[in-house]
Amino acid sequence: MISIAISKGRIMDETAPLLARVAVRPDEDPEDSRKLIIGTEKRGVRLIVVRASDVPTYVGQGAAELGIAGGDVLAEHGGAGLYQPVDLGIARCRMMVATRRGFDYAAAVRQGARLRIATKYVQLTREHFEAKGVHVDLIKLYGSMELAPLTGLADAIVDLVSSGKTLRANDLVAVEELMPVSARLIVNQAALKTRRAELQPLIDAFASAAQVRAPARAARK
Ligand code: PRT
Ligand code: MG
Repeated sequence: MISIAISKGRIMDETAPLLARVAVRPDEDPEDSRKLIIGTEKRGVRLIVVRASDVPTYVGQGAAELGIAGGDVLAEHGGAGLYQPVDLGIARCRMMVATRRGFDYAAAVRQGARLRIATKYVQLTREHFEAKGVHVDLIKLYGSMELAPLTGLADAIVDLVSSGKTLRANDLVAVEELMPVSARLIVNQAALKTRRAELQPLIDAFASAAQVRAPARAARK
């Protein structure tokens, strides 16, 4: 059996066409089903439905052979025990520092002010500001990061931005980029060694399916 760890919502939505193209369509709609283990049209391949930030843990530990995870989640996790063979080019966004409009971020950094930063990406945020030589107090949040600067909980946030609508709606502005983000196919390192004959064809299929997407998206622009 090959298990593919995947999260509902954004990642599942954007991965669905790829799953169809590699012939592992789920037997039932994961968004409607309460099942956490869902068979697919390909015998011996199933989906396991986990939280987005848990995907690297399942795959890194070998509880799933394959998984689909955002680059943000992978970077924060650190990637122990897994390879990232295919950038799927989906669920694209950017990880950014954002502040209230009117907050002079550049001046605060220049003056060596101690910044309070709210984020779910504590590890990445610490590394980013350490590299800049900026002292920060990190505030771990699990969601709705945008509220933190509005309520005085933090001076800035580190969060994902795609259209920019959420920032605009809350009178926040992006002031710095940490990294571009897209979803990747990941594979357990040990499983790839011992079961390459089973896993490599599926990895290759995802790679070609992801190739098909890129020109299609470019053409729509
Ligand atoms: O919900 P749960 O806690 O289980 O996990 P999650 O919130 O991380 O899951 P989900 O499904 O929301 O996101 C899964 C993955 O999608 C992330 O790990 C990213 O790799 C990817 N992704 C791509 C995004 C976005 N774009 C995105 N825009 N994830 C979240 N957002 C949020 C962002 O945090 C902000 O609140 O959307 C808002 C901004 O969007 P715009 O369009 O207004 O800029
Ligand atoms: Mg979410």
